[in-house]
Amino acid sequence: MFGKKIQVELEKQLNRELKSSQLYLSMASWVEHRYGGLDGICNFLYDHSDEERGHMLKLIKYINKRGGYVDFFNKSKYYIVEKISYSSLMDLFHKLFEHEKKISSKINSLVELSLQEKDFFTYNFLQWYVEEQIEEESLIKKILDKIELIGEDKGGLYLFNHDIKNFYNKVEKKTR
Ligand code: OFO
Repeated sequence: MFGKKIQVELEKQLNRELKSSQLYLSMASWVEHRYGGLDGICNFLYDHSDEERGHMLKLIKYINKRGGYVDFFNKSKYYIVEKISYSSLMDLFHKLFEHEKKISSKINSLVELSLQEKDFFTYNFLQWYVEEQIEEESLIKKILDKIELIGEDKGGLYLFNHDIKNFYNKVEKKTR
């Protein structure tokens, strides 16, 4: 069993992961609609939406394992993605990078709270999220840097789309 304070904060994080999953999904749909040919970028965003759902699942299982209960019928606690619009691919990745930085700072606060509460199980559990955020921030930053270089140049976007497909295939092979 763990403390109420930690449970409440972990539930908030679970919501953020759910929101992240929906954010990536909404972005994938926007890219597919606006830049149909950029299937590499699109699939990257669709796949990442599933990853975020995985982050949420991990939290649900942990909360329940520690004697808490994630009650999905308490609708007011779970939200869907806020309306957000993009003017370009660059703008989209800019907003995504800001989002990931916000998530990182929330994870840091959770780690801090777990230490204050002397909940070392949760501290240990959160290390996975710390590692994950380092990866996510750097991945999205790399993509953003490339897109900033390319701008709206069609040839550049075409090549980048290929690039992201190859990069992703390699990552998938490594994690299989
Ligand atoms: Fe769950 O890591 Fe991104 O948001």
